[in-house]
Order: sequence, then C-alpha cells, then structure tokens
Amino acid sequence: VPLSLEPGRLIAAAQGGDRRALARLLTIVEDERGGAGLVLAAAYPDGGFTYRIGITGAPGSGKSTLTDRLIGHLRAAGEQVAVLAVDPTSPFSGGAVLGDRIRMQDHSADSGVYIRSMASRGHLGGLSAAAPRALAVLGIVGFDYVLVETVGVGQDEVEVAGAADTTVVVVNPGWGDAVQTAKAGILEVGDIFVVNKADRPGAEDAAADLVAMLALGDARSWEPPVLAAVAWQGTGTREVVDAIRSHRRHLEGSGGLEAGRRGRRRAELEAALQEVCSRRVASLAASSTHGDIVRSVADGEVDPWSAAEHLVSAGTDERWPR
Ligand SMILES: Nc1nc2c(ncn2[C@@H]2O[C@H](COP(=O)(O)OP(=O)(O)O)[C@@H](O)[C@H]2O)c(=O)[nH]1
Ligand SMILES: [Mg+2]
Repeated sequence: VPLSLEPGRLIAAAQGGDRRALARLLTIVEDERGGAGLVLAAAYPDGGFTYRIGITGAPGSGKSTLTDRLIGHLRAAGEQVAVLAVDPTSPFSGGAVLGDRIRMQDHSADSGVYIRSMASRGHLGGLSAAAPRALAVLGIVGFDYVLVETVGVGQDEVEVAGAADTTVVVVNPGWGDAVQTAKAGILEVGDIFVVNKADRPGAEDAAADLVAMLALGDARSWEPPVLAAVAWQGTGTREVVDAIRSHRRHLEGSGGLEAGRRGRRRAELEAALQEVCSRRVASLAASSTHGDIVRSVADGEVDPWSAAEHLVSAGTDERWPR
C-alpha cells in the first residue's frame, strides 16, 4: 500500500485485512498534523460499536501478561482481537511497551491478532484525546474485541478506562495496592477486579480488602466480581474472560451498553473540544500577527488576561489596538 493513499482507500485496504494500511491510519490519527479529521469522520460512528475491554492497574501488576492470556482465550473461541497498549510511563524509551511486545509476541504470527503500542505522552489534549481516536479506527476494521491496556495511575488513564465497555482492574497482593487503587479513583470505574500474582502471599487479604471497599461505594446494578489469577501460569484467566462475557450480557440486557456509549461519546466531544482549543491557543501564541500583543505583555504594558481575551475574540487576523 503506498503510504500516500487517501483515507477512504486506506480504510478500505485496512478493512480488507491490510495491516500496513491499518498501521498507517493509526499513525495518522495519533499524530495531529493533518489528515486525522478525514479519517475520523470516516471512522465515526461505526468505530464505537466494537466491544472494548479496558485493562488497567499499576505498572508491573501484570496487565500485559493477563492481556496475553485473554487474547489466547478469545482466539480459542474464534474471536478476532486488537490490542492498544497505552503506556504513559515511558515517553521516550518506549521500554515498557517493548516489554509488552515481547510478552505478547506469541500472537505476532496470528493474523487474527493485532497489537499496537502508544508510548508517547505530550499529545495535545493528552492521552485521553489520542487513545479514543486510535480506538475508533481499530473499531472499524472487523475485530470482535478491542483490548486497551492503560496504566491506572492518573486521571488520563481513568478517562481512557472510561472509553471501554468493560473495565478490568488489575491489583496485586499487599494491602497498599487496594488502597492505592481506591485513591486513584479506579474502584468506581472497575467492572471486574483481578488480584493477579495470587502465587504470592496476601492474595486473599487483597481480595477481601477490595470486596470491603467496593461494598462502601454506591449500589450498582452490576456487582463487580473480585477474581484471583496467576496470569503468567494462565491460572484463573479463563474466569476473567467468563466474567467479561457476563458483564457484556448484563450491559446488553439492561440498556447499560448504549447508555455507557452515549456518555462516552459526550466525553469524547469534551476531549475533542479541549484539543481543538489547545491547538487554537498554540497557533494564536505562535502567530506572527500577534507579535505586538505578545511584546506588550512581555514589556509589562498589558496584562495577560486582557491580551488573552482579545486574542481569543479577535481570532488570528486582527491587530491589537494601540
Ligand atoms: N509472581 C507473578 N508474577 C507475574 C504474574 N503475572 C505477571 N507477572 C510478572 O510481573 C511483571 C510485570 O508484568 P507485566 O505484564 O509487564 O505488567 P504490566 O506493567 O502491568 O503490563 C513481569 O515480570 C511478569 O512476568 C503472576 O501471576 N505472578
Ligand atoms: Mg504492560
């Protein structure tokens, strides 16, 4: 596929199974430098209808190892699976993401699996804007499930978890982890909790802590199960897939799936607005036509708030009245 193909042809090629075309589309939407709008216009709204599974938790908790197992179970059931591994902890080296690739390489020769890593932070609008765009594209190329692995340490990651239909939260044995999970605001977004590394001491206590903390929260129509797993041995991981399928049936039966997706689309609009505004701010600040204003503020003649108000209302063409 020539890399210069226009979005419509690239999408058609990707839908026909061309992985290079898919990779190219993902690069276009992750990068704000033009072209993304056309691809996204074509990817919406269909891209939001593929079932999304979010896997979140602290770095090193075993998300990638679990994801690898989930891929195996889903593939055994004949499902086509895409994975988006978002790792904001390695903005430059991509080291952790490289580790993910090694852990998931068993599936690299399987045409029913596609794995994409997103290592960079520093996107305008943050990860919460870039990941949903990639998910929309992964949603239109015929996968049955899209898995998104994110590090559950910050608000961005909680937002990315909000982009999933079913969110799996991975914790490890040890009192601290359950508490950290609660502090990070992840208890509320979890539909299924997995105490991974249950081969280590303290797994039962961690599960009991989670159950107790979940009981303190608001009553929900879905009671999140707390499961134990040893992901690197594949112990307890089939039960995670079963729980995902149960949650999916619950959402489909209760109308929660559509309600959740409506909320998600609203959140995507908010993220898109923020991104469009950030880009506007960057272009206003860089615009040479506003050199006068910038200089006046730098000279201390004009306060930055008045100057900002003026810049925003004036757009890019007007000159500062002197
Ligand atoms: N003891 C133990 N270690 C595990 C288990 N699952 C994964 N690990 C190890 O934990 C480390 C981090 O796993 P990884 O999947 O990369 O975690 P991630 O950062 O959450 O994606 C790796 O060295 C894994 O081999 C498990 O069930 N038990
Ligand atoms: Mg990982």
